[in-house]
Amino acid sequence: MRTAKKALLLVDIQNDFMPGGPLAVPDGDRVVPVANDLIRSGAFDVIVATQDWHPPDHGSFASQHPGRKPGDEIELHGLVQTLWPDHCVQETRGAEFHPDLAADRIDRVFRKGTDREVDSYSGFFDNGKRHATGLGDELAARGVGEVHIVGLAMDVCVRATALDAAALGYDTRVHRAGVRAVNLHEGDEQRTGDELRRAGVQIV
Ligand code: VGL
Ligand code: ZN
Repeated sequence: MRTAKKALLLVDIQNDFMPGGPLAVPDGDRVVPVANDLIRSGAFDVIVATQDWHPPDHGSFASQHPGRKPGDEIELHGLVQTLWPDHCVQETRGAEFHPDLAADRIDRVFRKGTDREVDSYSGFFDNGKRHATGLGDELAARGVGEVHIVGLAMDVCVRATALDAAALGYDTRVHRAGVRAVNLHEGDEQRTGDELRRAGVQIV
């Protein structure tokens, strides 16, 4: 019998999401040792990562919308968009992976959020589901059946990525110790956990 392969998916473990960064996720740096332990565990057939990778004038940046501030919601080319501080600008240090992440063990990196007109929370598709990043094809080509997720932020990009992975039919597990939430609105983390479980994602 063919056994389904296991993938480890590292979501946006980048400097700008770390404490002190412009879009700091509280305790975001705590996911790094958890990710490294999983990377080095030998339990995964494939290790992939996503990298938020915005042009300097990305439409999700509050700085591009005079009179607006981070946290505001606008309509961006037909989609509801939360505005964020400038973050993860292409080729900047803030967009690099955390320096302690064992990034040399990553098989392939999928960059997202490169189109200034549409944001991309999921590692699989942009928020309008118009373009795929190639992550889905990569997992399918490698015969992956189980997707284990760690990274940032639990209630934004981990959430969207896990929901898409489950919808694509992967046995999807989010590692509780390896994620942290932004909690832009109080209770977001709790609500996201409930939503993920309802969608069939296991929180392990
Ligand atoms: C993210 C907000 C904006 C994330 C990315 O990685 O969770 N959050 N861009
Ligand atoms: Zn972003």
